Amino acid sequence: MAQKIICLFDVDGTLTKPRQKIETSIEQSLFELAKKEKFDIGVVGGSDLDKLKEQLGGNDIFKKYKYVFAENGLIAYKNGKQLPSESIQQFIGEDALQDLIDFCLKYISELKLPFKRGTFIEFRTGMINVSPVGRNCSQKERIQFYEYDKEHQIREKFILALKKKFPDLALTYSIGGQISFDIFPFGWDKTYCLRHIDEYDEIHFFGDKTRKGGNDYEIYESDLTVGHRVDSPEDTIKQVKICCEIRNEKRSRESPVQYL
Ligand code: M1P
Repeated sequence: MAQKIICLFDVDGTLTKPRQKIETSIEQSLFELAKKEKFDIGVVGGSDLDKLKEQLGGNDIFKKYKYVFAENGLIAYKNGKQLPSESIQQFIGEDALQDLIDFCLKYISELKLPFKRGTFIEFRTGMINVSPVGRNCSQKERIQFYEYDKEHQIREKFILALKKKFPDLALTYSIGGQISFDIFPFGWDKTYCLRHIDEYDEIHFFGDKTRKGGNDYEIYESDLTVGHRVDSPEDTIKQVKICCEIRNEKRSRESPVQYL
């Protein structure tokens, strides 16, 4: 019997350039491969649903992808229908949440950067997104901050300060993009989305932030997935093709009759 396979894709850096719209050629190649090789496709992003829609085709996102997971799967859709969810404020409680937010705002207010813009904290359903430079920065400023951060480790130092201040909160701090980091309860990383999926023989995951501390790390390493590390949208398509070739070769070796 044919195996049921799903390929799950991270968004920023995997299907798209960071926070950009998916390129038509990438989208077409992906859908053609899925149709030809008969696998389902899903997306699992750290970003909220509005950002995923912006990048992956507005409301058509639900027609294009069988599973849509925003905020690591805390916001989940299957065939366009929303699945149950949980929230960070229910999980850690209002007091601890406020302490955390206050600490972040104070830390940012004492931080000297080449420039700062607005929206330093974005409160989402399953996570808080913290941006030292502010999410309102322009695309050019985004790249400038990213380069500055590589040199000065602004986000890494911020995370160390948070871990020191709140050693007892069961929280994960994860750098998934260029200007911010995400804070969410232990276990609410991208492996969270896997609890919504149970009908497949194989779950393949493709992501670019697969090293420890990156937001693809846990799902890439999970025993429930076959992980694939990619370094650009073009590389993603290449890796999907390689993965299909290996599978087809294996299948033809196991049951040659099928192919006569
Ligand atoms: O999808 C990866 C990350 O994308 C954005 O990061 P940034 O704006 O820093 O590039 C955010 O939506 C972040 O939450 C997300 O993990």
